[in-house]
Amino acid sequence: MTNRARAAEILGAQEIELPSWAFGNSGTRFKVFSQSGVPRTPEEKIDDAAQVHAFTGAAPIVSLHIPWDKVDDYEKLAVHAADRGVRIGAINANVFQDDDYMLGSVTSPDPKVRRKATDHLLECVEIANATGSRDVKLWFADGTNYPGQDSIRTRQDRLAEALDEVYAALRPDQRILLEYKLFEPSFYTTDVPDWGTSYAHCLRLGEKAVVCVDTGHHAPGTNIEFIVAFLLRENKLGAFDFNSRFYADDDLMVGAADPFQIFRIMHEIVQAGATTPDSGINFMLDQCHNIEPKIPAQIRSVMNVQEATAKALLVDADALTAAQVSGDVLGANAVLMDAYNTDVRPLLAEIRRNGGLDPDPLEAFSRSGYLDRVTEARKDGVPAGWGA
Ligand code: LRH
Ligand code: MN
Ligand code: MN
Repeated sequence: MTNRARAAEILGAQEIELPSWAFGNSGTRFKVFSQSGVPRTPEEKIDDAAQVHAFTGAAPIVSLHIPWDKVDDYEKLAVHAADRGVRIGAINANVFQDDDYMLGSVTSPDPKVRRKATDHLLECVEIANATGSRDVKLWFADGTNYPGQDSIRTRQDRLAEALDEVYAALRPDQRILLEYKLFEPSFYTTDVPDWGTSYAHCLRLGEKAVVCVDTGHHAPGTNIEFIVAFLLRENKLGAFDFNSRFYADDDLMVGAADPFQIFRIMHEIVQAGATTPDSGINFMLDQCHNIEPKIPAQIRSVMNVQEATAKALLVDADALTAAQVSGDVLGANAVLMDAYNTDVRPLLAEIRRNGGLDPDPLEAFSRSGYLDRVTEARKDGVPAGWGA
């Protein structure tokens, strides 16, 4: 099989998971801008996510965030998703938007607050049971703002205790995805600030705990592909939260700030043979579209991941290895750059055409008139927002 044919086969099987919250209104702490046609309910967020899948054929999964996507009947929500041709993916816990969590959630000095936070995490496991989801994603805003504010080590003990309880509640096929973030909202210490901390907790917990790499959660200049390569080697890479950043946790469209970085990450994934769903790695987007239309932005993001993956799949692996083992520095770099500089858009257009899709998903979505229809249908009621 040629490199191109193999690439086409793998790209055809690739699955990207969409965040329900990308479809609601969002903004910064300065202003949340309202857009027209924004979903009002979790069901409508799923409807919009299903549009992204309908036009890309590569995004059949939607992550939920609880309580933003709280409903009475999660099994019914899963049926709603299936009716739209998608399924529910990771259940994201939210232990960061309650007054009680001012000093932390599972690491709070107050045992009552810790109990409340852990109970929420356990509720997320139950929701995952109802939706048939494999993954429960945990991100902790916990940390401190001032030296001396709390014991760094004791907070790790409290975190471990909560994680143990959640881990014990998992079904055999379920996993904890433990996400890390350098800073924000805490400014001095963060209790899970980096991949090493997440990895250490996951290692201690066992094989059902794996690390989630959010590409926006590192110090500037961090070599994310090194982290990816290391975690892959240790079988501890569980998921990505893809997005782009110029400064901090900007949550811009993946591939917008630095398309070369996402290519370098996907090169590690391809080398490990981990591109398709059987690898157990969740390729999720975690983005907010504050000023651009949301469904097209998600379509663009899926296309950006596909393009980075396609380029990584076109790397001539034999030539690369030959150059590497012979110490040909420039040759090895040239093999990689040749793939990166290939225009893969015709290949992706052909894959879409072969799959019965329009070769230009953005244009096709725009032509479909969906946005006008939902703008009319959703003109009454309260649009969902980041945090609602
Ligand atoms: C934290 C984070 C985490 C949350 C999401 C809304 O910055 O990346 O994944 O669940 O944003
Ligand atoms: Mn994230
Ligand atoms: Mn984030």
